[in-house]
Amino acid sequence: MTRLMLGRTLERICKAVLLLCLVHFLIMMILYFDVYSQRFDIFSRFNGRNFSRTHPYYNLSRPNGTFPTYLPAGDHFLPSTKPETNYTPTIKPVPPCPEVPPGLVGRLLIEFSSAMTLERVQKENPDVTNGGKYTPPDCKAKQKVAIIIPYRHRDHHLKYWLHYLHPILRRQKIDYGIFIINQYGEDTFNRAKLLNIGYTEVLKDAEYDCFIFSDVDLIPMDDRNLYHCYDQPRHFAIAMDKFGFRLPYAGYFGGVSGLTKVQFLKINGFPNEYWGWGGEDDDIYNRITLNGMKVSRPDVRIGRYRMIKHERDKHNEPNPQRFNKIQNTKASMKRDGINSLQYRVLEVTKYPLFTNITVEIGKPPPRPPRG
Ligand SMILES: *[C@@H]1O[C@H](CO)[C@@H](O)[C@H](O)[C@H]1NC(C)=O
Ligand SMILES: *[C@@H]1O[C@H](CO)[C@@H](O)[C@H](O)[C@H]1NC(C)=O
Ligand SMILES: *[C@@H]1O[C@H](CO)[C@@H](O)[C@H](O)[C@H]1NC(C)=O
Ligand SMILES: CC(=O)N[C@H]1CO[C@H](CO)[C@@H](O)[C@@H]1O
Repeated sequence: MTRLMLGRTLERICKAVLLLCLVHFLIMMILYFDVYSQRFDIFSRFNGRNFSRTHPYYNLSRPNGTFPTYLPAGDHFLPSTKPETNYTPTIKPVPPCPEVPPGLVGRLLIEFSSAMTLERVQKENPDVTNGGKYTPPDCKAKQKVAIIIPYRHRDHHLKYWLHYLHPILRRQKIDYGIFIINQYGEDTFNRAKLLNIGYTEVLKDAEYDCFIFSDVDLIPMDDRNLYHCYDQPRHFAIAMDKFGFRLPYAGYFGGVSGLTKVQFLKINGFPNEYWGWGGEDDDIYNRITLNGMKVSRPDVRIGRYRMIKHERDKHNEPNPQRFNKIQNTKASMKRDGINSLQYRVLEVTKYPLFTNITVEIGKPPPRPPRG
């Protein structure tokens, strides 16, 4: 009796084990073919070039794996290219970069607690060339993008920014250069003027098509937020942690934005007369709408940003005149902008991960007497 039961139990266990083996084998086969087809895809796209180099982009742990569905409808991305079936190993010129880069991972974990050094960031990004430049090796990007960062005394933030942004931009297949516009001296900070200077100075370096203006303390939390320019002026940082991942108000244009050369010149660049914190981004927003353009934005799930916490910088106190000035954009934008920009370049240094442009921008005019 007991022997019979023991036999049956054993039989059942054996069957279960066999079934498990079969399932395991099936899953292995599926994974194998999945990986194989993706590799083949990459391999064929690089036309016989050494593809092991691109291996870091190839990441199976793509969160959710559904990134194209998150893309806002207005962005008109083409479907990604299908693997070529009849692959022949001839050397062809590099193809244009795909609209949706294949190696994106989606939502990213951003934290600022681990120790960070420029040496470490440099080791992590061996393909970035002197001055903080990068060109995708395997495809031709449509735009050449200059990333312009207004800057003063933020070494700590810059390390994290470089640590996160270089790999993101590489995965996005952006042809880019990183430029720090460093305000010399301790006079009141002037963000928008530094951005104008950035636009002018990077064009002396190369023919950039697209200008992305980013604060040094803002890190995108999703690499599907593509750092290139769009049909309309782009606002990237629409959902910051400090605003509860929402747009603080409809006309907000702060943090990270991007304009093409044509868009930038159409609004006569940015205002030079906003000294201290605040107002300049609203003025820029007014310039855009007054010139018949609309602000383009990513999906709110993608345009998320983490801000590195800090105390307000010295010499960047809120600008008390900002509310008056914003009212006058229509009158002031023709006279104040890229056409009235004055400054002095003190030093241009190319570091391995960025170019440092130190400029003298003057100081705010004396306050008009009250009354
Ligand atoms: C592929 O590239 C790696 C480094 O980029 C190099 O070490 C390796 O020798 C290359 N392999 C071939 C087959 O060219
Ligand atoms: C792949 O993605 C995961 C999470 O998205 C990340 O932790 C990991 O470092 C990535 N691996 C590579 C090789 O990029
Ligand atoms: C940029 O150059 C200036 C002038 O040499 C220097 O004071 C500043 O620390 C540099 N900034 C960075 C981030 O290296
Ligand atoms: C549907 C789904 O799985 N959504 C998840 C996508 O990934 C993010 C973070 O990686 C999660 O927060 C979502 O829940």
